[in-house]
Amino acid sequence: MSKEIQNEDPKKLAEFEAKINSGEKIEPKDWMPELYRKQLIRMMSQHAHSEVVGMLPEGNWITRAPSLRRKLILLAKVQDEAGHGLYLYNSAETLGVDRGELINQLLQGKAKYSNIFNYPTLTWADIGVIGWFVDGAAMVNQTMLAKCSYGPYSRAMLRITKEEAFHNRQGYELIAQLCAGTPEQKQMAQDSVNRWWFPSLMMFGPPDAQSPNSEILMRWKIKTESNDQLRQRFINMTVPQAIARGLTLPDPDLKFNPETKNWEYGKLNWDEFYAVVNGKGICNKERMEARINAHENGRWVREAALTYSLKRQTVN
Ligand code: BYC
Repeated sequence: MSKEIQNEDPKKLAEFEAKINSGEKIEPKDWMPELYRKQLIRMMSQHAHSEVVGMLPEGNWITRAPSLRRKLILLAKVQDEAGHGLYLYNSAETLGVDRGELINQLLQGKAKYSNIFNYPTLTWADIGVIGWFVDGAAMVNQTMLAKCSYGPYSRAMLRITKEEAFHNRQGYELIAQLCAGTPEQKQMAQDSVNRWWFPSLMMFGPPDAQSPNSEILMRWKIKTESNDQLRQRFINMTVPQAIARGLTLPDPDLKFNPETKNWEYGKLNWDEFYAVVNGKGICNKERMEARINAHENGRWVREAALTYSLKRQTVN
Protein backbone atom coordinates (compact mmCIF):
# COMPACT_ATOMS: atom_id res chain seq x y z
CA MET A 1 0.00 0.00 0.00
CA SER A 2 1.37 3.45 -0.85
CA LYS A 3 2.71 5.59 1.97
CA GLU A 4 0.16 8.29 1.20
CA ILE A 5 -2.70 5.87 1.94
CA GLN A 6 -1.03 4.51 5.10
CA ASN A 7 -1.08 8.03 6.55
CA GLU A 8 -4.87 8.26 6.20
CA ASP A 9 -7.26 7.60 9.11
CA PRO A 10 -8.05 3.84 8.68
CA LYS A 11 -11.70 4.22 9.79
CA LYS A 12 -12.39 7.05 7.35
CA LEU A 13 -10.58 5.19 4.60
CA ALA A 14 -12.67 2.05 5.21
CA GLU A 15 -15.92 4.08 5.13
CA PHE A 16 -14.80 5.82 1.94
CA GLU A 17 -13.98 2.53 0.23
CA ALA A 18 -17.23 0.90 1.39
CA LYS A 19 -19.14 3.81 -0.12
CA ILE A 20 -17.34 3.42 -3.44
CA ASN A 21 -17.86 -0.34 -3.45
CA SER A 22 -21.59 0.11 -2.86
CA GLY A 23 -21.75 2.24 -6.02
CA GLU A 24 -22.37 5.58 -4.27
CA LYS A 25 -20.70 8.65 -5.74
CA ILE A 26 -18.16 10.71 -3.84
CA GLU A 27 -19.17 14.39 -3.82
CA PRO A 28 -16.92 17.45 -3.33
CA LYS A 29 -17.74 17.96 0.37
CA ASP A 30 -17.30 14.29 1.28
CA TRP A 31 -14.15 13.09 3.01
CA MET A 32 -11.64 11.63 0.54
CA PRO A 33 -8.02 10.45 0.81
CA GLU A 34 -5.47 13.01 -0.37
CA LEU A 35 -4.29 10.56 -3.03
CA TYR A 36 -7.83 10.27 -4.46
CA ARG A 37 -7.97 14.07 -4.73
CA LYS A 38 -4.48 14.24 -6.26
CA GLN A 39 -5.16 11.52 -8.82
CA LEU A 40 -8.44 13.14 -9.86
CA ILE A 41 -6.84 16.56 -10.26
CA ARG A 42 -4.07 15.00 -12.37
CA MET A 43 -6.45 13.13 -14.62
CA MET A 44 -9.16 15.76 -14.93
CA SER A 45 -6.72 18.58 -15.61
CA GLN A 46 -4.91 16.50 -18.26
CA HIS A 47 -8.30 15.77 -19.75
CA ALA A 48 -9.31 19.47 -19.75
CA HIS A 49 -5.98 20.48 -21.34
CA SER A 50 -6.49 17.80 -24.01
CA GLU A 51 -9.87 19.22 -24.94
CA VAL A 52 -8.46 22.74 -25.28
CA VAL A 53 -5.25 21.82 -27.10
CA GLY A 54 -7.36 19.42 -29.18
CA MET A 55 -9.15 22.38 -30.74
CA LEU A 56 -5.95 23.36 -32.58
CA PRO A 57 -5.45 20.58 -35.17
CA GLU A 58 -9.08 20.84 -36.32
CA GLY A 59 -9.44 24.60 -35.88
CA ASN A 60 -6.64 24.81 -38.42
CA TRP A 61 -9.09 23.57 -41.11
CA ILE A 62 -12.18 25.70 -40.41
CA THR A 63 -11.32 28.27 -43.08
CA ARG A 64 -10.49 25.51 -45.58
CA ALA A 65 -13.59 23.31 -45.15
CA PRO A 66 -14.78 22.28 -48.64
CA SER A 67 -18.45 23.27 -48.20
CA LEU A 68 -20.67 25.39 -45.96
CA ARG A 69 -22.18 22.21 -44.45
CA ARG A 70 -18.74 20.87 -43.52
CA LYS A 71 -17.67 24.25 -42.16
CA LEU A 72 -20.76 24.43 -39.90
CA ILE A 73 -20.16 20.92 -38.57
CA LEU A 74 -16.49 21.57 -37.92
CA LEU A 75 -17.14 24.92 -36.26
CA ALA A 76 -19.75 23.34 -33.99
CA LYS A 77 -17.40 20.48 -33.13
CA VAL A 78 -14.48 22.74 -32.23
CA GLN A 79 -16.83 24.85 -30.07
CA ASP A 80 -18.00 21.67 -28.34
CA GLU A 81 -14.37 20.87 -27.45
CA ALA A 82 -14.01 24.30 -25.81
CA GLY A 83 -17.17 23.53 -23.82
CA HIS A 84 -15.72 20.18 -22.73
CA GLY A 85 -12.61 21.95 -21.49
CA LEU A 86 -14.78 24.36 -19.52
CA TYR A 87 -16.85 21.63 -17.80
CA LEU A 88 -13.69 19.75 -16.94
CA TYR A 89 -11.83 22.74 -15.47
CA ASN A 90 -15.02 23.51 -13.47
CA SER A 91 -15.24 19.91 -12.27
CA ALA A 92 -11.57 19.95 -11.27
CA GLU A 93 -12.18 23.15 -9.27
CA THR A 94 -14.63 21.23 -7.05
CA LEU A 95 -11.50 19.50 -5.69
CA GLY A 96 -10.15 22.79 -4.34
CA VAL A 97 -7.71 23.63 -7.09
CA ASP A 98 -7.72 26.89 -9.02
CA ARG A 99 -8.27 26.76 -12.78
CA GLY A 100 -5.68 29.51 -13.34
CA GLU A 101 -3.10 27.36 -11.59
CA LEU A 102 -3.91 24.35 -13.81
CA ILE A 103 -3.70 26.46 -16.97
CA ASN A 104 -0.35 27.89 -15.85
CA GLN A 105 0.97 24.36 -15.42
CA LEU A 106 0.00 23.63 -19.03
CA LEU A 107 1.51 26.83 -20.39
CA GLN A 108 4.74 26.26 -18.47
CA GLY A 109 5.03 22.79 -20.00
CA LYS A 110 4.55 21.07 -16.63
CA ALA A 111 1.26 19.35 -17.45
CA LYS A 112 0.47 16.54 -19.85
CA TYR A 113 -2.23 16.48 -22.50
CA SER A 114 -3.21 13.72 -24.94
CA ASN A 115 -0.39 12.45 -27.18
CA ILE A 116 -2.69 12.58 -30.22
CA PHE A 117 -2.77 16.36 -30.53
CA ASN A 118 0.94 16.57 -31.29
CA TYR A 119 0.41 15.12 -34.77
CA PRO A 120 -0.26 17.44 -37.72
CA THR A 121 -3.48 17.63 -39.76
CA LEU A 122 -2.04 17.51 -43.28
CA THR A 123 -5.17 16.95 -45.40
CA TRP A 124 -8.93 17.39 -45.20
CA ALA A 125 -9.28 13.62 -44.65
CA ASP A 126 -7.48 14.09 -41.32
CA ILE A 127 -10.54 16.00 -40.09
CA GLY A 128 -12.70 12.96 -40.83
CA VAL A 129 -10.25 10.54 -39.28
CA ILE A 130 -9.93 12.63 -36.11
CA GLY A 131 -13.70 12.46 -35.66
CA TRP A 132 -13.81 8.76 -36.44
CA PHE A 133 -10.72 7.56 -34.54
CA VAL A 134 -9.88 10.24 -31.97
CA ASP A 135 -13.43 11.05 -30.90
CA GLY A 136 -14.26 7.34 -31.20
CA ALA A 137 -11.44 6.53 -28.78
CA ALA A 138 -12.53 9.37 -26.50
CA MET A 139 -16.11 8.08 -26.57
CA VAL A 140 -15.04 4.57 -25.54
CA ASN A 141 -12.82 5.94 -22.75
CA GLN A 142 -15.39 8.45 -21.52
CA THR A 143 -18.32 6.03 -21.50
CA MET A 144 -16.29 4.17 -18.89
CA LEU A 145 -15.40 7.40 -17.03
CA ALA A 146 -19.10 8.36 -16.89
CA LYS A 147 -19.41 5.53 -14.34
CA CYS A 148 -16.49 6.80 -12.24
CA SER A 149 -16.79 7.22 -8.48
CA TYR A 150 -16.37 11.02 -8.39
CA GLY A 151 -19.77 12.65 -8.96
CA PRO A 152 -18.75 15.87 -10.78
CA TYR A 153 -16.41 14.03 -13.20
CA SER A 154 -18.98 11.34 -13.87
CA ARG A 155 -21.71 13.89 -14.63
CA ALA A 156 -19.43 15.95 -16.90
CA MET A 157 -18.62 12.74 -18.80
CA LEU A 158 -22.30 11.88 -19.35
CA ARG A 159 -22.83 15.09 -21.28
CA ILE A 160 -19.48 15.09 -23.06
CA THR A 161 -19.89 11.51 -24.26
CA LYS A 162 -23.15 12.36 -26.03
CA GLU A 163 -21.32 15.06 -27.96
CA GLU A 164 -18.40 12.74 -28.72
CA ALA A 165 -20.85 10.27 -30.29
CA PHE A 166 -21.97 13.00 -32.70
CA HIS A 167 -18.33 13.93 -33.42
CA ASN A 168 -17.50 10.31 -34.12
CA ARG A 169 -20.40 9.91 -36.55
CA GLN A 170 -19.68 13.09 -38.49
CA GLY A 171 -16.06 11.95 -38.90
CA TYR A 172 -17.05 8.53 -40.19
CA GLU A 173 -19.60 10.08 -42.54
CA LEU A 174 -16.91 12.41 -43.94
CA ILE A 175 -14.59 9.46 -44.55
CA ALA A 176 -17.41 7.37 -46.06
CA GLN A 177 -18.05 10.19 -48.50
CA LEU A 178 -14.38 10.39 -49.49
CA CYS A 179 -14.27 6.61 -49.95
CA ALA A 180 -17.25 6.83 -52.31
CA GLY A 181 -15.57 9.64 -54.26
CA THR A 182 -12.72 9.71 -56.77
CA PRO A 183 -9.71 7.36 -56.46
CA GLU A 184 -7.68 10.38 -55.24
CA GLN A 185 -10.22 11.08 -52.49
CA LYS A 186 -10.24 7.45 -51.40
CA GLN A 187 -6.43 7.48 -51.36
CA MET A 188 -6.47 10.63 -49.22
CA ALA A 189 -8.72 8.82 -46.70
CA GLN A 190 -6.45 5.76 -46.74
CA ASP A 191 -3.31 7.86 -46.21
CA SER A 192 -4.94 9.57 -43.25
CA VAL A 193 -6.02 6.24 -41.73
CA ASN A 194 -2.44 5.00 -42.09
CA ARG A 195 -1.03 7.98 -40.19
CA TRP A 196 -3.62 8.18 -37.36
CA TRP A 197 -4.29 4.52 -36.51
CA PHE A 198 -1.38 3.81 -34.19
CA PRO A 199 -1.31 7.20 -32.41
CA SER A 200 -5.08 6.77 -31.77
CA LEU A 201 -4.52 3.36 -30.19
CA MET A 202 -1.93 4.93 -27.90
CA MET A 203 -4.51 7.43 -26.61
CA PHE A 204 -5.64 4.71 -24.16
CA GLY A 205 -2.29 4.93 -22.39
CA PRO A 206 0.51 2.37 -21.93
CA PRO A 207 -0.19 -1.37 -21.64
CA ASP A 208 -1.70 -2.37 -18.28
CA ALA A 209 1.57 -3.86 -17.03
CA GLN A 210 3.32 -0.49 -17.57
CA SER A 211 0.55 1.78 -16.27
CA PRO A 212 1.65 3.11 -12.87
CA ASN A 213 -1.64 4.86 -12.06
CA SER A 214 -4.09 2.11 -12.98
CA GLU A 215 -3.95 0.09 -9.77
CA ILE A 216 -5.09 2.86 -7.46
CA LEU A 217 -7.47 4.35 -10.03
CA MET A 218 -9.21 1.00 -10.41
CA ARG A 219 -9.26 0.27 -6.69
CA TRP A 220 -11.13 3.57 -6.18
CA LYS A 221 -13.26 3.11 -9.32
CA ILE A 222 -12.03 6.27 -10.98
CA LYS A 223 -11.25 3.93 -13.86
CA THR A 224 -13.49 0.87 -14.04
CA GLU A 225 -11.77 -0.70 -17.04
CA SER A 226 -8.10 -0.92 -17.91
CA ASN A 227 -6.16 0.78 -20.73
CA ASP A 228 -5.84 -2.50 -22.66
CA GLN A 229 -9.51 -3.44 -22.24
CA LEU A 230 -10.64 -0.10 -23.65
CA ARG A 231 -8.07 -0.20 -26.47
CA GLN A 232 -9.41 -3.64 -27.46
CA ARG A 233 -13.01 -2.41 -27.38
CA PHE A 234 -12.11 0.51 -29.67
CA ILE A 235 -10.29 -1.81 -32.11
CA ASN A 236 -13.22 -4.26 -32.19
CA MET A 237 -15.59 -1.38 -32.90
CA THR A 238 -13.47 0.31 -35.56
CA VAL A 239 -12.01 -2.51 -37.69
CA PRO A 240 -15.41 -3.57 -39.15
CA GLN A 241 -16.13 0.10 -39.94
CA ALA A 242 -12.87 0.34 -41.90
CA ILE A 243 -13.61 -2.90 -43.75
CA ALA A 244 -17.10 -1.63 -44.67
CA ARG A 245 -15.49 1.34 -46.45
CA GLY A 246 -12.84 -0.71 -48.23
CA LEU A 247 -10.06 0.78 -46.12
CA THR A 248 -7.13 -1.16 -44.71
CA LEU A 249 -5.49 -0.61 -41.34
CA PRO A 250 -1.69 -0.32 -41.29
CA ASP A 251 -1.10 -3.31 -38.99
CA PRO A 252 0.04 -6.54 -40.72
CA ASP A 253 -0.64 -8.48 -37.50
CA LEU A 254 -4.30 -7.49 -37.24
CA LYS A 255 -6.43 -10.64 -37.27
CA PHE A 256 -9.77 -11.77 -35.92
CA ASN A 257 -9.73 -14.43 -33.23
CA PRO A 258 -13.08 -16.28 -33.50
CA GLU A 259 -12.70 -17.75 -30.01
CA THR A 260 -12.23 -14.51 -28.11
CA LYS A 261 -14.11 -12.47 -30.75
CA ASN A 262 -11.31 -9.91 -30.56
CA TRP A 263 -9.31 -8.32 -33.33
CA GLU A 264 -5.76 -9.10 -32.25
CA TYR A 265 -3.21 -6.42 -33.05
CA GLY A 266 0.55 -6.05 -33.42
CA LYS A 267 3.12 -4.21 -31.32
CA LEU A 268 2.66 -0.51 -30.70
CA ASN A 269 5.66 1.81 -30.69
CA TRP A 270 5.75 2.89 -27.06
CA ASP A 271 9.07 4.71 -27.55
CA GLU A 272 7.27 7.04 -29.93
CA PHE A 273 4.46 7.48 -27.39
CA TYR A 274 6.79 8.49 -24.54
CA ALA A 275 8.79 10.80 -26.83
CA VAL A 276 5.58 12.58 -27.91
CA VAL A 277 4.22 12.82 -24.38
CA ASN A 278 7.53 14.21 -23.15
CA GLY A 279 7.59 17.07 -25.66
CA LYS A 280 9.32 15.58 -28.70
CA GLY A 281 6.33 15.14 -31.03
CA ILE A 282 6.04 16.88 -34.40
CA CYS A 283 3.74 19.63 -33.13
CA ASN A 284 4.39 19.98 -29.36
CA LYS A 285 6.20 23.29 -29.73
CA GLU A 286 3.64 24.72 -32.14
CA ARG A 287 0.71 23.68 -29.91
CA MET A 288 2.23 25.30 -26.83
CA GLU A 289 3.05 28.51 -28.70
CA ALA A 290 -0.55 28.70 -29.96
CA ARG A 291 -1.95 28.22 -26.44
CA ILE A 292 0.45 30.79 -24.91
CA ASN A 293 -0.51 33.35 -27.59
CA ALA A 294 -4.23 32.67 -27.08
CA HIS A 295 -3.78 33.10 -23.32
CA GLU A 296 -1.91 36.40 -23.74
CA ASN A 297 -4.41 37.70 -26.31
CA GLY A 298 -7.26 36.90 -23.92
CA ARG A 299 -5.67 38.66 -20.95
CA TRP A 300 -7.66 41.89 -21.43
CA VAL A 301 -10.93 39.91 -21.48
CA ARG A 302 -10.12 38.19 -18.18
CA GLU A 303 -9.06 41.47 -16.61
CA ALA A 304 -12.19 43.28 -17.83
CA ALA A 305 -14.45 40.46 -16.55
CA LEU A 306 -12.73 40.47 -13.17
CA THR A 307 -12.97 44.28 -12.83
CA TYR A 308 -16.67 44.13 -13.75
CA SER A 309 -17.42 41.39 -11.22
CA LEU A 310 -15.49 43.25 -8.46
CA LYS A 311 -17.40 46.47 -9.25
CA ARG A 312 -20.73 44.62 -9.10
CA GLN A 313 -19.76 43.19 -5.70
CA THR A 314 -18.95 46.72 -4.41
CA VAL A 315 -22.28 48.12 -5.71
CA ASN A 316 -24.27 45.21 -4.23
N1 BYC B 1 -1.40 11.08 -23.74
O1 BYC B 1 -0.56 5.24 -15.61
P1 BYC B 1 -1.14 5.58 -16.91
C1 BYC B 1 -10.69 14.47 -26.92
C2 BYC B 1 0.43 9.36 -19.29
S1 BYC B 1 -9.59 14.73 -25.67
C3 BYC B 1 -0.56 11.67 -22.87
O2 BYC B 1 -1.79 4.49 -17.68
P2 BYC B 1 -3.71 6.75 -16.37
C4 BYC B 1 -10.75 15.40 -28.04
C5 BYC B 1 -0.31 9.40 -17.97
O3 BYC B 1 -0.85 10.68 -17.76
C6 BYC B 1 -9.83 13.33 -24.65
N2 BYC B 1 -0.17 11.12 -21.72
O4 BYC B 1 -2.17 6.80 -16.73
C7 BYC B 1 -10.48 16.74 -27.86
C8 BYC B 1 0.77 9.01 -17.00
O5 BYC B 1 1.62 10.13 -16.72
P3 BYC B 1 1.59 10.91 -15.27
C9 BYC B 1 -8.68 13.05 -23.76
C10 BYC B 1 -0.69 9.92 -21.42
O6 BYC B 1 -4.11 8.09 -15.92
C11 BYC B 1 -10.47 17.61 -28.94
C12 BYC B 1 1.61 8.05 -17.80
O7 BYC B 1 1.34 8.28 -19.17
N3 BYC B 1 -9.13 12.06 -22.84
O8 BYC B 1 -11.38 13.54 -26.88
O9 BYC B 1 -3.98 5.58 -15.49
C13 BYC B 1 -10.73 17.13 -30.23
C14 BYC B 1 1.28 6.60 -17.46
O10 BYC B 1 -0.06 6.28 -17.87
C15 BYC B 1 -1.60 9.26 -22.25
C16 BYC B 1 -8.68 11.97 -21.57
O11 BYC B 1 -7.87 12.73 -21.15
C17 BYC B 1 -1.96 9.88 -23.46
N4 BYC B 1 -2.79 9.32 -24.33
O12 BYC B 1 -4.42 6.41 -17.77
C18 BYC B 1 -11.06 15.78 -30.40
C19 BYC B 1 -9.32 10.89 -20.73
N5 BYC B 1 -1.92 8.08 -21.70
O13 BYC B 1 0.30 11.70 -15.24
C20 BYC B 1 -11.08 14.91 -29.30
C21 BYC B 1 -9.00 10.97 -19.27
C22 BYC B 1 -1.22 8.00 -20.55
O14 BYC B 1 1.59 9.84 -14.21
N6 BYC B 1 -7.82 10.26 -18.91
N7 BYC B 1 -0.48 9.10 -20.38
O15 BYC B 1 2.81 11.78 -15.31
C23 BYC B 1 -7.75 8.92 -18.80
O16 BYC B 1 -8.72 8.19 -19.02
C24 BYC B 1 -6.46 8.34 -18.32
O17 BYC B 1 -5.70 9.35 -17.70
C25 BYC B 1 -5.62 7.69 -19.46
C26 BYC B 1 -4.26 7.26 -18.89
C27 BYC B 1 -6.34 6.47 -19.98
C28 BYC B 1 -5.37 8.66 -20.60
